[in-house]
Amino acid sequence: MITLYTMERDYPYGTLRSTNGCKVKVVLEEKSIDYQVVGVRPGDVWKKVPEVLEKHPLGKVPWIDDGETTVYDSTVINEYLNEKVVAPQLLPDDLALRGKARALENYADEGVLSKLLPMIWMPWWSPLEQRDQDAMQKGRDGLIAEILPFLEQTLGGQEYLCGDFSLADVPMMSVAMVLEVDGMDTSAFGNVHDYFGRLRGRSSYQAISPKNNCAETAALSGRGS
Ligand SMILES: N[C@@H](CCC(=O)N[C@@H](CS)C(=O)NCC(=O)O)C(=O)O
Repeated sequence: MITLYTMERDYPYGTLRSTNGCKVKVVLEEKSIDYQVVGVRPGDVWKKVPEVLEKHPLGKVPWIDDGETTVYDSTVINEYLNEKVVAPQLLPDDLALRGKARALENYADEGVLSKLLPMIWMPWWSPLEQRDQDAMQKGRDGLIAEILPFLEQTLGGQEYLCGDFSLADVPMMSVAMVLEVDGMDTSAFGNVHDYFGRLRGRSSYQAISPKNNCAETAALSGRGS
C-alpha cells in the first residue's frame, strides 16, 4: 500500500489540506489506488526536522512511500502514479496534447499553487484575527487579473483543460478546494465557474473536500483495487 505524507487539519470552518498533498490524493483516488495518509505536523515541516529532510531533501510535503521507494514533489509523484497504474490514463495519447497538459500543469503549479494561492490559503490556517486580510485580497485580485482570464480562454467550450480530465486539471482541483473554503466569487468567469463546479463534482474531490474531515477522508482511502 502507498503511504502519502501530507498536512491536513480539521478546523471548525472546514478541513484544511496541503494543496500539493491534495494533488496526489486526487490521482490516488482517480486511479483507485490503495493508500493511507500519514499527517505530518506543520511545525515539523516549517522547522525542517531531520525526519522530514530524510524523506524530502527540501523539507516539504508531500512525499509518498511505495514499499522501499520514496518519491517527493506532487508533480513527480503524479507522473510516477500515472505510469505505475496506467488506467485510467491521465495524460493524452497525442504527443502535442501531452506536452500541453504538462505545460498547463506547470502553469498551475508555478503561477497559482506556489504564487497567488498561498496568499489566500496560508492565512486560513491561523485564527481570524491573525489573518492578513490585505494579503488575502491581493491573492484574490491576482487570480482575477492574471489567472482566471487565461483559464476562461483556455477552457473555451471544453469540459476540462485538455478535453478529457488529465493531470493538467489536477492542481485545479486544489484551487477549487481553496476557493470553496474562501468563498471567492468566480461567477464573472462563466467557463471557469462551471469548471470549478465540475471538478468539485468528481468523486475524487471527496478526498479533499473541506466538508469531509480527516477521519472521513481516511475512511475513503484504501478501498481501491
Ligand atoms: N513543488 C512542490 C511544492 C511542495 C510545497 O511547497 N509544499 C508545501 C505544503 S503545500 C510545503 O511543504 N511548504 C513548506 C515549505 O515550503 O517550507 C510539490 O509540488 O510538491
